[in-house]
Amino acid sequence: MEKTFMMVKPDGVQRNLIGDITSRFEKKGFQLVGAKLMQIPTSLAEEHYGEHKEKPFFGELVEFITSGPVFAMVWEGEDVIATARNMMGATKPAEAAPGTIRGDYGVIVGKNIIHGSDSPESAEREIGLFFNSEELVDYQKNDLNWIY
Ligand code: DAT
Ligand code: MG
Repeated sequence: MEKTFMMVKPDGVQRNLIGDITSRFEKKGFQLVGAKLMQIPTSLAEEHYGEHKEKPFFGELVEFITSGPVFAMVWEGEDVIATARNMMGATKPAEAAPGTIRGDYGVIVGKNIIHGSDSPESAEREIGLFFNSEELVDYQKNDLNWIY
């Protein structure tokens, strides 16, 4: 089954959105297989956002993502990578549809509440950056026959 890396960013944690966000993915039918509250070290932030290192906002981005704890998660399910991106909404909250996480809670691009992997390659890379294999739990949920 496909897995994706997601995290509630420091603004989402401070704004008490961990419960709402995890609840959305749970109710959708996805399965949580790993999660932790953590403070990201600068070196990990720079590696995670490496694709943006030439962008003018890179410094701000690293500063923001290390400015407080994040809630890092791995979610599993069919097409979870693309579906979770849809549930997050567009990068710029002003362009994110109502009903999406960024559309409902974000205002500016620099504080857009949530991160989610954008492809199978980035999901594999990001899960490996944030989680050891022992931190991911392989288990069978009882409701799977009612989702699939
Ligand atoms: P996403 O988080 O939707 O995958 P991205 O990978 O293009 O978006 O950018 C990563 C993060 O960088 C994004 O969530 C917020 C920040 N960011 C993107 N574009 C920005 C901009 N023009 N100004 C400031 N921050 C920006
Ligand atoms: Mg991205």
